[in-house]
Amino acid sequence: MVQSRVLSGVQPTGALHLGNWLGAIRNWVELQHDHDTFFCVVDLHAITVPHDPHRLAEDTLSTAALYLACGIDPKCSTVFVQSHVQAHAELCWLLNCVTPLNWVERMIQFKEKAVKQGDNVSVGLLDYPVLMAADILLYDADLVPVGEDQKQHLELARDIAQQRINARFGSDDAPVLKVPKPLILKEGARVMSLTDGRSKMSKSDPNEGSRIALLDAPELITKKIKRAKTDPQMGLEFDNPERPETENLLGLYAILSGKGRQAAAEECAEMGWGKFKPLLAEAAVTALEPIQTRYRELIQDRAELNRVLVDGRDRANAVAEATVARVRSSLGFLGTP
Ligand code: AQP
Repeated sequence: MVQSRVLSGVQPTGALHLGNWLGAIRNWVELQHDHDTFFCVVDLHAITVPHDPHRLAEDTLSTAALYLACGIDPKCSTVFVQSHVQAHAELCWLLNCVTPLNWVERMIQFKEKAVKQGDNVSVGLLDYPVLMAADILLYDADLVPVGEDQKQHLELARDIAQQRINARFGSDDAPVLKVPKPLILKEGARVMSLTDGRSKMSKSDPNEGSRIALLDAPELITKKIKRAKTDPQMGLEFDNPERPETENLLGLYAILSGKGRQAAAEECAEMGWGKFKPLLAEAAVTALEPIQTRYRELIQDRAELNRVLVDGRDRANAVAEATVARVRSSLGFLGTP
């Protein structure tokens, strides 16, 4: 039976955190057994905001190692680095030339990130969603796992494929690009900042205390949770919009302890923060311990990691090259003699 193809990736913009794991990578691990999965480290996206050239390569490798440490199996999934497959940049250019400027100007993430950059906003940041469209469309992905924040970008990828490429350069019985569908993920996907329960946990938040990195030492995890913002109320509960920090921390406990929402809510209904926080810290340390151990083994074996990425690149290249050749041809380019 032909499996649906799934594509996703994380930017190597810093240390991966609980949000990246629980909102993305953890779901990929489940998907890989009954889908044809492609997971890339999207390093071309990472330079759409100012970056440190001395860290990019190491962060890219570390992100790939974390995919594997979290349970992505290169025997089931194609794991690769975006910049190793040149078709991403080429398809992005081809799509740029058919995408109306006002489609990208209205992207919410662009507006939010642009505000933070002042006069330094790059054309790359504006173009981020077109590059993301290229990433997805190159692999004829059927499904793209998306959180709330990426829904608008996936919609744009669908519009570009359907309205700007297939409708203009393809035919009903021979579309040039496959139009992907969103894969809406189960609950627990959105992890919020430890210092503000209303904004998401993010790699680029200047306050390190706002996130738990997957590679944080146990003492640091405990310290960050101890300092996490709470509210003055006794007893923890879900679904109280006045208590976003409680929602987030109790939600994390439910997932990390493996107890689930109902059992966690019952256990903590009468609990004070002084008792709850050590419990959450212990659950986080225990959940991350096997990932950290596996990561340390993987990152020391560079040869094996490189082998996985070369193999992934070759598999990804084969699919991506075929797609970009199809697009080139439908746009009317002269083929190489
Ligand atoms: N807080 C989060 N909760 C749930 N899911 C999250 N993801 C990120 N943060 C959370 C999911 O992780 C995947 C990859 O994210 P990304 O690194 O490509 O970009 P991002 O969403 O912008 O993540 P960050 O940490 O906020 O990065 P920066 O600060 O560099 O922009 C996506 O599937 C995302 O939904």
